[in-house]
Amino acid sequence: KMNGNSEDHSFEVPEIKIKYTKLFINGHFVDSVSGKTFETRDPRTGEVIARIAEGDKEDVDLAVKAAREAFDHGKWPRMSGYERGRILMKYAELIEENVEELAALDSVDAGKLFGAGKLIDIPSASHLLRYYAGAADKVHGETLKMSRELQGYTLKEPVGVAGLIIPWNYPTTMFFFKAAPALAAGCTLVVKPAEQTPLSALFYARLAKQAGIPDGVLNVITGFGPTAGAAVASHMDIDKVSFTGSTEVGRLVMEAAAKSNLKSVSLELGGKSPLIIFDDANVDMAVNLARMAIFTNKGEVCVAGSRVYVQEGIYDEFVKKAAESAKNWVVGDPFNPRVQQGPQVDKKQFERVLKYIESGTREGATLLTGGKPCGDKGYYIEPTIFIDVKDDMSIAQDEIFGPVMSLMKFKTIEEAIQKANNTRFGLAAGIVTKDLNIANRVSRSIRAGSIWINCYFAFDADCPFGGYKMSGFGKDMGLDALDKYLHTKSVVTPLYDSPW
Ligand code: TXE
Repeated sequence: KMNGNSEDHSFEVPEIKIKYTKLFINGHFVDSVSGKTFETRDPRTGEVIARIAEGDKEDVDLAVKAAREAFDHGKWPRMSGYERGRILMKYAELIEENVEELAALDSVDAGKLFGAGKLIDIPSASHLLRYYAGAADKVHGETLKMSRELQGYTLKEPVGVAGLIIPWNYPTTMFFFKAAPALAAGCTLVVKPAEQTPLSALFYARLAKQAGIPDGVLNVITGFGPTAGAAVASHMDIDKVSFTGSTEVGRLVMEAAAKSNLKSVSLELGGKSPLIIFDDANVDMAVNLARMAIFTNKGEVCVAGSRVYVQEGIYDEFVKKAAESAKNWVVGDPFNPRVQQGPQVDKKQFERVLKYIESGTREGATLLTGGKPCGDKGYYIEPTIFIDVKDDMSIAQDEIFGPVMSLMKFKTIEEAIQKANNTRFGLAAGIVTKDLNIANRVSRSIRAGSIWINCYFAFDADCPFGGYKMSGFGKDMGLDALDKYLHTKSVVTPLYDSPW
């Protein structure tokens, strides 16, 4: 039985046509060198949606060759930022024109809510493109205050060929977190989408061409991590790799970069973000926020508020209300507009989340609600809450990446800070209080890249996002992300007759 009341079928699933299934290299869709393909599946049923070209090292080589040529001799890095910006604006428009189709692709590929795709994910791609399009003609260096009779200034130049390795939880947003600033900077790209969710990335490649992005600038190699992904990370002719995914693979990417050409690396990795709720909070508001922070996108969110710390004065009331609110969270088909949570992305993730739930019970936590799969097909899991969770349990330490909240009690501000920081991760944290002193003090004491006070998931194009500690380094979004795809070159000349 599904949660809530989602078993109605009074909604329409748009007809889904898969138009693009091949690698996109140098402006053309092509088969992989090996001719191999792999299946991508619909997590609502587990059935195969399409077979996609399986890229490997040889295909990455071809894509890098095209990207290298486009960078070394092509127009893209040489045209004015204004011109690049205009093309990116056009790209944003084309994405908007195809919003329904793109949202549907992410829904069947990743189990994401169709409504959220149309309202949030796909428009966020256009928003990011426009944000960086507007910045593309404002990239400039500085005039330096030299201590001798020299004139010095800096130039900002694109880093070159960028390899972008994308995860499956936000196939669209993660693509543009990286591709939008990299394109605006004047880089050329080899994008490796996740094997679970290749569909929308190929569509974005097609739209890039239609927008006027020259051939070779944006290449997409679909395929697996240890083959195609690893070939990107270790390529001698890729200048930078930007990765979002697991901490384990982040380590491999950095290692491969070190062992090959020392390409620069930025990593956005896992999280175990705390949400800290103080006694003075409005309990209903806090319960809603906590529910959204962990169950949104079925918990497959790197910043998911997976550890919820509630102060002792409101703890009992919070627990009671949180249990009720989880039961009312509607699980079901992501095309149903009443549904709040679709299926986990694939069988592997589904089983992984259920294993963590088992380990929670085994290690002595109390299952407050949920804990089981739901529906008779597909990869659906009940919204799950554990109480009596100890800091050292694996459900309090590991990133579960599923709809599983660990709820814990605290007494003092010091204890809340200590517990919140008791993690190897440092991606985000939420604070709920009306007390400005508490909010200020706690936000400065938590070692994490994003702090949300009385809100959660408060992302914005201008707001840099990225981790501390083992959540990685390097920012997505904001002007920081643009800088990540730029080199600083310093140019010096004598002010008077050359003494040299
Ligand atoms: O991730 P992988 P998986 C976390 C989350 C999840 C766990 C495992 O906890 O449960 O990771 O997911 C590519 N060289 N996150 O196994 O493998 C891969 O093809 C180069 C958090 O799916 O890290 C895909 O494109 N690339 C996260 C991308 O890496 C390699 C989002 C991510 O997949 C590679 C996803 C290799 N050797 C998972 N191996 C977040 N931070 O949002 C794999 N890849």
